[in-house]
Amino acid sequence: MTTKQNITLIQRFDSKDGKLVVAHILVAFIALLIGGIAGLLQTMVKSGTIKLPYSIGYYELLTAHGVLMAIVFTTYFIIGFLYSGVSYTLGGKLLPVVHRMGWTGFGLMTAGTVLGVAMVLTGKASVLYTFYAPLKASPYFYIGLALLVVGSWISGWGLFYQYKYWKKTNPGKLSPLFAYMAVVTFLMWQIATIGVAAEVLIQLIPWSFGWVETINVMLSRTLFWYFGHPLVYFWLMPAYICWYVIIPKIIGGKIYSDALARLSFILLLLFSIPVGFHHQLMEPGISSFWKYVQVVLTFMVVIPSLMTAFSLFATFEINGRAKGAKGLFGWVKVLPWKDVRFFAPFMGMLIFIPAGAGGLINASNQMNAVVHNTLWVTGHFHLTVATSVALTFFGITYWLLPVVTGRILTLRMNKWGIIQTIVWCVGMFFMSGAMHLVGLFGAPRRTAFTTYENQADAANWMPYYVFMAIGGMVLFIGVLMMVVNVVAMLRAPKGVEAYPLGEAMESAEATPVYLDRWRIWIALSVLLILFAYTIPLIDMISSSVPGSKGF
Ligand code: HAS
Ligand code: HEM
Ligand code: CU
Repeated sequence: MTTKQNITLIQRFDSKDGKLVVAHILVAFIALLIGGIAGLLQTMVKSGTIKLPYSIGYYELLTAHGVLMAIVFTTYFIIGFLYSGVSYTLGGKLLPVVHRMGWTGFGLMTAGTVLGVAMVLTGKASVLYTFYAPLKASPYFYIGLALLVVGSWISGWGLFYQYKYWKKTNPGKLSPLFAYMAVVTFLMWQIATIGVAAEVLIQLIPWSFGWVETINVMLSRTLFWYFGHPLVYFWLMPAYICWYVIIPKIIGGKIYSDALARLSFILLLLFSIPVGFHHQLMEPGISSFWKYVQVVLTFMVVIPSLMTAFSLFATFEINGRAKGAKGLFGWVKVLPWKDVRFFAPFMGMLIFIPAGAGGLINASNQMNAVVHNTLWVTGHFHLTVATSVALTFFGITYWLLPVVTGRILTLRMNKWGIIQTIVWCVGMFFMSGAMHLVGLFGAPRRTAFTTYENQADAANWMPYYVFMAIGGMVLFIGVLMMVVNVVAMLRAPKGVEAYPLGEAMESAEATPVYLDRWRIWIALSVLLILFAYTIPLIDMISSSVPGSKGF
């Protein structure tokens, strides 16, 4: 991918920072592998193909899967990826103190992960990745979670510090788009994780140690979803960074608009958080007025995604026209289909169209009554996080590992990557498709194999479960292929690959300076949160409903 002449022009990636990035990416893929085994077993149990040996519980497995995939795989990958871009674009090297903060964050997160996962695998924390009260886990599971969150904070603060230092030493300059987006992502994470930190520290840990007898379930679920919805955008925003900043470079085009990209991230910061109630539409104890308010805000947070779709189409089309493409869809032909660094994220984008449409269905109160707690929802998020986001992360890995380790992506790995992407899409078509359909017939999520005492309805679900299991097997092959490819990349021939950073079509002056006024955006974000949550929270805290014991 690199010619001899331009090798000397390439800014090499700092090798010390490279190690930090690789450490994060490796943990992410170990989590993917173990989580993938759990996922495969789940589909086989549900379809009645196997019974779990050694008295392993279904919920033990499902908790391991949810935690390893949705929390460990994503968070480690995101921090590794964002650190790489910040190191590269803000000075070419992390400041020594930031480098140390990165490793400290990594250490704390890893201690927390090992502790938490050990509790899950020994059956002491079968509470699912949402750890809803009154399901009660060993206190060490919650302590593990707390360590993971605090570790991610330290990594985030390191990122902020590098950004601040760069701004100070480059007065009046527009910050690099990648770094700007990384800062917004971590600002959002910082504000959102306060909710889960409060839940874990004030409610769950004292209750699970037995220092207090009961827990306010409504409050704990609300604090969870105050965090849980922005959590899904914390996964999505790094994928968007790839779509906005990296993909234009890989296809040989330009970023359509730097200002639009920044604005969409600011909107994500503002509207990601005050929307948690769309996960609680079917719950009692929240007045319909506040549910309505948060659903309106949910539809607001769709706007930056639509802006993203618009901007991507514009990038693709302008690039196509520049290369002589004609007609309405001529631009499709000139895209680099044989380059996995493009192909994998592109399939992620394509699948995000039905995935997002499903989200809009979920968010509509009446339709939520039909799909809530059914496998439809599981189908929804295997398209969003497990395909759009996961395929984008895989696509990133194909250039990130070579860049940070000073190696090259060989043609063979590229080809394996293309096949791996296709395998993933086929597997997900079966698994998520069957989940969506059977969910509409009412099949519940989060259940092991059961015939519901031979109810006719439940018998009709069985064929879909079999398709889910077939999809699960194909997907598991996809997991194995990806892991093999990661190992191969770490042993690839030495060489120099460029960090694929796109450039904007307009000059830096086209980006309004107010987008850099952090105080305004943070203040607005806090105001929106206070508006959406203050009164419902006061109601819950002062509620006369007695607290619950643990189960
Ligand atoms: Fe969701 C439940 C609503 C997006 C993840 N969601 C979940 C859960 C997860 C999750 C994990 O309102 C389950 C949690 C649990 O365990 O209970 N979701 C939405 C809405 C959106 C949305 C309105 N979700 C996501 C994303 C996720 C994610 C992103 C992870 C990454 N979701 C819900 C609701 C529930 C829910 C309810 C609760 C359900 C229940 O009852 O429990 C929106 O943000 C979606 C907006 C997206 C779009 C698509 C834009 C398209 C783009 C691609 C362009 C393509 C191109 C290529 C350019 C409008 C940007 C084209 C090329 C060609 C050649 C055509
Ligand atoms: C749940 C299979 C990959 C995130 C499930 C369930 C199945 C499954 C069958 C539902 C179980 C139930 O509700 O009873 C698989 C397979 C995969 C895979 C076979 C690939 C080999 C992923 C990935 C992610 C992910 C890559 C995220 C990055 C989740 C989450 C849940 C889940 C968050 C919900 C857990 C819960 O309800 O507590 N998976 N999955 N999965 N999966 Fe996956
Ligand atoms: Cu949500």
